[in-house]
Amino acid sequence: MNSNFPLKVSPAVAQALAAHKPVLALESTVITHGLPYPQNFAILTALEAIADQHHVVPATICVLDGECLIGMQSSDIENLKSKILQGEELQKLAWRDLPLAIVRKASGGTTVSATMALAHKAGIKVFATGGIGGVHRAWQKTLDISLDIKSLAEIPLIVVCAGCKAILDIGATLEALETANVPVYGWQCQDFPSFYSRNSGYKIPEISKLSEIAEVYRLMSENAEQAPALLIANPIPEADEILYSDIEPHIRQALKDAQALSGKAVTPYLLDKLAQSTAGKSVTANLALLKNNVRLGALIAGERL
Ligand code: PSU
Ligand code: MN
Repeated sequence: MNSNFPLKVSPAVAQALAAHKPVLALESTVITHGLPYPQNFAILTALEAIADQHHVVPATICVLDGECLIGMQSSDIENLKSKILQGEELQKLAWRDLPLAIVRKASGGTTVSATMALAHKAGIKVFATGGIGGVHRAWQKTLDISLDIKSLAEIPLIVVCAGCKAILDIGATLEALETANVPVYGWQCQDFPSFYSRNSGYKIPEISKLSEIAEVYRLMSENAEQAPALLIANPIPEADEILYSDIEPHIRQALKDAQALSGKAVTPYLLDKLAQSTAGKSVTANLALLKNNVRLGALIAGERL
């Protein structure tokens, strides 16, 4: 992981890092491609406020006019908003997309892989997202496996998620994480959550103490040349969950509709279809799990790491 991306670290994040105060990285593809306007900006503000309440400095990461921002200031948020409102095509930037985006002074949301690479370079150790990317359901035909898996294998951050995206092949994603040497633990649960639902039927080891997460992470990062990430799966709160049996027919229909698409267009299309077919329920659930993950991420960031 010897990328040399130039970073623009916000004053708040720079101060916190210099003073060894807790910082929590947040991704921005969920803003640019995962959620509709204006919920996307409302949630950005809400997530940053949750981190603040926990005395953790939020570092939302994105690329604006070719600059890799570590922490968005209000002028950056306004800039991003005006680009969206003016209909400027924002990119969905994975790790490998960063060099060209920088050279071309492009703007876009960073996926889990790009956010991890930039957060690590900035010296941030904890990152909260919604759901990670992984192995897509038709992988036997398409070989569509998210770069998120490789970044989790190679970048030593603690990543909090609500499982992987429900549209994926969950079993295959867990197998890929095993091959990638990524420990996956359930936060106070023993079943790998599947984003909208608390369960998937796949068992994972439970972890219930923040201090244990910190201890495991310290051990991993002290003793390895190139340690993987530590993935903490945090189930969506019960009140906001959509049962697997309720969401699955919607996912199957959306996947059918998406058959002609490939590559990075697939996920945004599916999420949009689900939002429509569930009359916004999937969006409400997405917002709730994001908040829940930022809460847990902030608590972890507050540990001695
Ligand atoms: N999960 C969601 N919404 C999203 C994503 C994940 O519910 O928008 C984004 C994340 O940024 C993740 C990316 O890193 O999708 C993975 O995309 P792909 O499958 O194209 O690698
Ligand atoms: Mn893909």
